Amino acid sequence: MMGATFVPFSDMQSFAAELERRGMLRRIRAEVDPILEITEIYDRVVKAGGPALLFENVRGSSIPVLINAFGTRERMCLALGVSDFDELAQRVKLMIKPEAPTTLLDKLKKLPQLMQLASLPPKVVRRGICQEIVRRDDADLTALPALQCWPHDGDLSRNVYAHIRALVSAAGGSAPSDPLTTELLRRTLLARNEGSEHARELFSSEAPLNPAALLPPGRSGRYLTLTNVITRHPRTGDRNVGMYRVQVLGPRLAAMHWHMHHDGARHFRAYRELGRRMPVAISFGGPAVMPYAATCPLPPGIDECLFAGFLHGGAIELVPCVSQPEIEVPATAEIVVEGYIDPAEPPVIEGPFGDHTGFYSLADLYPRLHVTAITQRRAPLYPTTVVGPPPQEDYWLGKATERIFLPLLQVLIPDVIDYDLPMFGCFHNCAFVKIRKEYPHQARRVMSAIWGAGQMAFTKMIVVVDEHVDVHDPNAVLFQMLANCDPRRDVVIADGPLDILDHAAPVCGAGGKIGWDATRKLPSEGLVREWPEELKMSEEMRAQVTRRWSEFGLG
Ligand SMILES: Cc1cc2nc3c(=O)[nH]c(=O)nc-3n(C[C@H](O)[C@H](O)[C@H](O)COP(=O)(O)O)c2cc1C
Ligand SMILES: [Mn+2]
Repeated sequence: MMGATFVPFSDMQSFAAELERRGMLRRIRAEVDPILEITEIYDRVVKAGGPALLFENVRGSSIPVLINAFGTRERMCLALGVSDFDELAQRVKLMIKPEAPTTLLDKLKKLPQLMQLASLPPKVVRRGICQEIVRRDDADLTALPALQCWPHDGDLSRNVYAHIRALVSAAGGSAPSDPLTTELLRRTLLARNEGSEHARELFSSEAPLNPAALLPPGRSGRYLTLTNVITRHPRTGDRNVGMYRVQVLGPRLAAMHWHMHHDGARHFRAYRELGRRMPVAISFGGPAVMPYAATCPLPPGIDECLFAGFLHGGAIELVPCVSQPEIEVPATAEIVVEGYIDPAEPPVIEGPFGDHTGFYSLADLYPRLHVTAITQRRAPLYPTTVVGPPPQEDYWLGKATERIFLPLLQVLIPDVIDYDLPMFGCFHNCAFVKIRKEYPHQARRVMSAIWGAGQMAFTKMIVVVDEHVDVHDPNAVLFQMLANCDPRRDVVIADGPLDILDHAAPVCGAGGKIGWDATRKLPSEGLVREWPEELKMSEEMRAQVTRRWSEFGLG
């Protein structure tokens, strides 16, 4: 089943060693600062398509930092054990093809079964190197070399929550402020619709607001970024692994930044309904496919570890956490942070954070994570990444998904021949989609379907083009879009959920969308005059000039 190139890396250290062997990793022995300095080095290297970096001497921590491990197409492919993403797309296609489920829901339900059939469900083992060292009472998040990625990360003086801080300090620190001012603040924040679900809930609740309770205990701009956040649904027991950034707020306190549309947040809501504490583990490393698997847009209820097993070509081995035994973590992880979230506790102000949009995502309210243990290998690496103005390492994680998930997108929307998420769109802002147009308004149907399809639903702008257009060439798509669209007739403006990080959205996580029908128009698609042919030289003349080219002395 596996291609000849397949080399599964069972942990990050063997992956790093292979990168080094191939000249794709550089060790940096000079001391570097995890505050901004690593970002600036990495940013220059990643934008030049340079190597993975292993910083061996990071100020304030004994743990080396691995960054940019996935920052090129080549390294991303190597981590996934393929020479081309399309190999995996083919395997996904084979996996979903043999069945003939009738409805869409059937198809989605079949996915876990199909992966089970490939006998790749994760396997729980008794021991794992990730628990060679166990720290419980002496667990200390600040001992990790968490980066401060960008200058204003964690700086609360720069946004609306500055008011909360001002209010609290005016009230002399931790004491609740005077009720009138607090009420005004609450209403202002609510009216401005500044926040996520947690903010909306808190500010619309009748209970008196205690602003002091929302403040992080100190200023912190340091974040865990290349995480595998592992949770279980309290009713179904379904496991989820998501990559969500985690802000370090103290030795045993962190903020968990899962977006309300993502599975971790869904699990959290279920625990809150049940009034139960939520166990959480954050693992770093593990099999080389794990960081990628955590970013995969799998439908809710599908275990990323199962998909990781499919990518890895073998079951992912898991061990139960030492202090949160309901949660299992990859046995070969470098480091695991274990803890819990108490849904009854007030959220904490998280952010701002220099994000993959190229802007700071605004501070907002997110759940508090209490650390109960940190386990690690004897000599771990700390895998991390930085997001920011593209391209960064995450561009390649996203590219892998764009390719690998095409066959699944085609299950939902068979009209899609191919698509591209251009770099400047930062994943959710823009999709170019290619269809074979067969009937009127087909492009609009495709837009609607995309706006309803898993995480593609957050796409802000869609451009639909005809079959002959290369969607991977932004100039070719813009050419069609600018030439073929009448703004009144061919532009669709809709409303819907948007990426939480979209700062232009009028409301956090919701707003306008635009679709450009850049296909050739059919007579029944509104007022359409005779449609001209696109220019194209005859094949005969092309062949003739190619044949004679050397005669013209043009090089
Ligand atoms: C480097 C990186 C950082 C990310 N940070 C976050 C984050 O902080 N919060 C979040 O909800 N999603 C974040 N994502 C996106 C999610 O990992 C991604 O949407 C994933 O599919 C979510 O998994 P889920 O559907 O199981 O929730 C990040 C992705 C990458 C590549
Ligand atoms: Mn998921």
